[in-house]
Amino acid sequence: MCPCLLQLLFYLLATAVATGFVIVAVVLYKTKPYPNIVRHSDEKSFLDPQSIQTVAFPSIEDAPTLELSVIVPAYNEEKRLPSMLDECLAFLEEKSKGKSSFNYEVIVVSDGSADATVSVALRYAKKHGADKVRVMELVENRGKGGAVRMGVLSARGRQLLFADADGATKFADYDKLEESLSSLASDWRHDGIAIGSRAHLEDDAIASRSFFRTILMHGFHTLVWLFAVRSVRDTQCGFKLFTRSTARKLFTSLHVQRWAFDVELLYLAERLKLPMSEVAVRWTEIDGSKLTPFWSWLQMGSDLGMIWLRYTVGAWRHAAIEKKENRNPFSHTHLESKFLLFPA
Ligand SMILES: Nc1nc2c(ncn2[C@@H]2O[C@H](COP(=O)(O)OP(=O)(O)O)[C@@H](O)[C@H]2O)c(=O)[nH]1
Ligand SMILES: [Mg+2]
Repeated sequence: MCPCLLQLLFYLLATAVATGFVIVAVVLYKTKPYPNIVRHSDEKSFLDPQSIQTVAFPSIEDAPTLELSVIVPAYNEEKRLPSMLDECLAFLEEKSKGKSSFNYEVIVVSDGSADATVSVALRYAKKHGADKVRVMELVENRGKGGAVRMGVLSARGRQLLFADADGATKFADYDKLEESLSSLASDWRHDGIAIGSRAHLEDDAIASRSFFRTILMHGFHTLVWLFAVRSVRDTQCGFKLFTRSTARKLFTSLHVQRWAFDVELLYLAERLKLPMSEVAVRWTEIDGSKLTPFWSWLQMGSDLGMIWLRYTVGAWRHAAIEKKENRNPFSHTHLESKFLLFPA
């Protein structure tokens, strides 16, 4: 090889290394290690439409008082929400009649919706009572991850399920997730996640999808595998069940509020070695998805790279991984000691 080519290669390599260092330095300088969870005062309470009273939400740090909290993130869902809530509440009512120890709440989190999502959800709260259905109205749009997190922080259940507002997953499949979670964790103080999965439907999905969407899907799966999560085949299904302990641990440390939040949750769960299982669920494609094929996938791709880069260089941290760090108000040690005080 001629010396000038070698020299050029050397310069290119040196530039690449220097750029890498600059990027890492900027990321480290610009990023706060723990998420800054902003909650407006109006988001700390809900309206009880029967008594017309405003009531303060409880906290994930309190002891649980119910068996199951279902969190439904809803962004402009006036059309899709009713059938989802009908199916979900019919199932939960039936279940609580059959088993007296089973009680539940559904928290609909309107993610800064501009349509009638809140009034639609309040109709259900009025019919079923605010002990069973609560409506959280976020004053600004956060993204699906941000909305689910707000619901989780206000939930009372020993187990927490998040479920999409479009009712794409057959709600009765909660039973399968619950059975699987019980085999991972004997109670809410232990860790465990049962992950609803559409991986078994992949061949059918590919058959009905356009070539372009199939390419995007494979590209996304490859990025997830490369950068973040290797043990879960379907990271994106909007039907995941957590023990209270795990939900608190993960959602208080979540940085990504947009679509890729599931990936960050599962990335952290893998790093913390939390028990996880993937459970096949019945799933139907519902019209009206707000995921715009190209841009949402591009946004998710860049979020994935950022998750990997920021955790790898230590710009983002999880208190339980960084045991020495204790600056986070939700720090693991702080919460752990609080949780130990709870009665069985
Ligand atoms: N598009 C969008 N959906 C949100 C947002 N916040 C919460 N969601 C909810 O996220 C869930 C999944 O959305 P959906 O459009 O069905 O996405 P898909 O099933 O992945 O195609 C629904 O319950 C939405 O209402 C947001 O900011 N944007
Ligand atoms: Mg959907």
